[in-house]
Amino acid sequence: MGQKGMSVQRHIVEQERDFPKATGNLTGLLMDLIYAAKIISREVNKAGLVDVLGLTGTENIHGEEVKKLDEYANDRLFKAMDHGGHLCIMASEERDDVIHIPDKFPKGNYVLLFDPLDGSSNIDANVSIGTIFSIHRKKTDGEKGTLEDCLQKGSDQVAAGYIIYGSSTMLVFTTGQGVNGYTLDPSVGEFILSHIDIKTPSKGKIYSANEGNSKFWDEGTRKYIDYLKEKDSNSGRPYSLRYIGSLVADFHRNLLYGGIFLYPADYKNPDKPKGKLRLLYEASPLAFIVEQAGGMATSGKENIMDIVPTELHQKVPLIIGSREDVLTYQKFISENA
Ligand code: P6P
Repeated sequence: MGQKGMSVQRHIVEQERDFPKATGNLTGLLMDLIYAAKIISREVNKAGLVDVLGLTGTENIHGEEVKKLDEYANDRLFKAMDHGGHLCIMASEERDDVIHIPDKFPKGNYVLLFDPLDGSSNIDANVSIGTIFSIHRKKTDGEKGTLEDCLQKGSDQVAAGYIIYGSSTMLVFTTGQGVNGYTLDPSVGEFILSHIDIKTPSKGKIYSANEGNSKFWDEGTRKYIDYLKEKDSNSGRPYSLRYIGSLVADFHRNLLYGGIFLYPADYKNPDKPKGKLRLLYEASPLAFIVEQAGGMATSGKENIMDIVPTELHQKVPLIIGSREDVLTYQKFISENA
């Protein structure tokens, strides 16, 4: 279980001992990720002081302006992960296609999918942002990974997590044995176990959604949000609206406090028919975490963890958080189908 104050390295090694057949490759992979997280945290926390704010002048595959810190985070993650011999392939929100491991480096049996710096539109306003990662096992033959190795459903994840760069930098992840949170102690440069076996409340009093999009939502979603606003002290309503517009920050708050985050499909919006968030490196890893913490994640039609991806950057509606709240949402959707 671990003890508060323990370094993440010690906690990972102690947890590995519970798996006698462990080769140490996942541990090595996580250690490389943790190193990258420290470097990115350093740059994010001094962003206002050095020339890493602002735009690169380019757009990514999603038509979003790429911030200098986006590129920096992507580059640091690649350079931290490309040589360890734990990965056969990577994919990033910032890169159109899969990222192969350079021929000069050994290949491993894991796949890493990541959003290097989610919420980057908030960087210049000093709002919390985050890195999200998802780890799968290679499933194809041969040494080099392929796109097929990246297109795996959420329930096949080996590990998933995020780093939130906020009032403090926190690493939160699961390897399927519960969810733990580690807070970076900058004085020693170590992530220290601070949140043991995180469980999200079964029901919250917070909802997180960009209501500016409500005219695009389906009837069931609109009725659910209206329901949350009605006064009913027996069910803790009205809920409070808390929306930062930075997925990792909104998710992290709701994970700890309870509540529901919604980025529904914008059916009537030709730009966002399946919402805005990406399945492989946003919805799927957060769904793994929330399920391990006792919560739920749905697209409205199906459990996020059951969706078999068909494209690297495919989008999916994401409704995620406290179990009872997501179940109530699903009831509104089925009653208004
Ligand atoms: P909207 C940030 O750009 C992001 O990808 C997520 O971090 C966040 O949840 C979402 O977009 C916010 O989108 O349309 O509400 O601004």
